[in-house]
Amino acid sequence: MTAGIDQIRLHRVDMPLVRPFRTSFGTQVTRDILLVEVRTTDGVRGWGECVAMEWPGYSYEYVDGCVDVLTDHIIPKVLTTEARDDSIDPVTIARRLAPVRGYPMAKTALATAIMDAWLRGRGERLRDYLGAEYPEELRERVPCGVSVGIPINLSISDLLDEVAGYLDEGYQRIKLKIEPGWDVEPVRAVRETWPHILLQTDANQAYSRNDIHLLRAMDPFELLLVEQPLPEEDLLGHALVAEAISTPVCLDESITSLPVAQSALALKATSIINIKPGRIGGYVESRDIHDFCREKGVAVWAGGMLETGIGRAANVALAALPGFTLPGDTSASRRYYGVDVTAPFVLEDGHLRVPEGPGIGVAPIPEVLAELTNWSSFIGPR
Ligand code: SMG
Ligand code: MG
Repeated sequence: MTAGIDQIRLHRVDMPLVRPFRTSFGTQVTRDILLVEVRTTDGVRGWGECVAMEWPGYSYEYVDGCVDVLTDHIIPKVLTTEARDDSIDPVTIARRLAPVRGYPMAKTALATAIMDAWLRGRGERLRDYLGAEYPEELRERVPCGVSVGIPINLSISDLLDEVAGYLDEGYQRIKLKIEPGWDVEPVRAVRETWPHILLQTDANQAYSRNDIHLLRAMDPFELLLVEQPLPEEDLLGHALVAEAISTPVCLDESITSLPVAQSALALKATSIINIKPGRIGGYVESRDIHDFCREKGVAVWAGGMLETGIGRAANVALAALPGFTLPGDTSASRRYYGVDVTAPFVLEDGHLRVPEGPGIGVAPIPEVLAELTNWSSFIGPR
């Protein structure tokens, strides 16, 4: 008899950022994070992180909305009497959650916590579970890039100082956040200062089909890619951009499932894919996009959502799969946080190490979690 789910607890944690993070859709100074803790009937705990932001700026999901939909619709699907007697393997859980439409970030947080507990019960690492088909090709360390926000004061010299600091720390690739009015000049300045670094940009949907000339103006800087220039729904617009510029287009927000990834690639709206489990609806679903892209020879890389060590651990396990051929937004804990909820992830020679323990391999440090938590809620059997 396999263990079922006994209890679920939501923890809302307030994490001050080491510096404000400005993107084309707004500025964050603290991260309002929802962690999901699951306890099985035989006492194993699992953890998952919800990557939604405090307000619906990156996507329509936001933390208050995730708390509501988890509490009223998603969590009840796994706490029924029938579910309690059933297996909690990731495929069964995905099937139980499927009737709730949308809300991939909320679902991923719960599904990951359950998967973590299930894997811990089996003594299996997330990396090995996801990569079971190609065990010899899995990595123990993943190469890391860093995402650099728009300076609050729009100062190019402050930007260069920040980039210099990250390069000194060993980051292997720099990603600059851009928007109309903050694009060609900062990109030129960084490229002229460091002619040989791996450099890419991320617009978070800030441009339109009428702005293709602005995007083309960055072609001379030999960027690895430009991420999500247009609104997420506009696959055709991205195909038009991709045709008009020499920099490869990489979709982030648009890629919400394997069929969408397949459509975007078929339409030539993207030639590289940013994989973020919270946006896609889970780690298994993300692995499936990885597998498809790998078979097609399409490069993928691991996105980030300013995760704590909980989400970061899972992302690093995913990024250990062999198709993740570009450095990800899998930065060290200190890129965002003075104090992480888990033992900090530390950059070693431009890499992060995949945790060795079963499941995601890390858990919150109880005293730190208690100190940072501003709200929690317990949901028992229904
Ligand atoms: O975790 O390093 C990270 C964040 C990387 O830039 C990053 N994420 O669109 O790729 C993206 C953004 C989304 C979050 S912005 C608040
Ligand atoms: Mg992005």
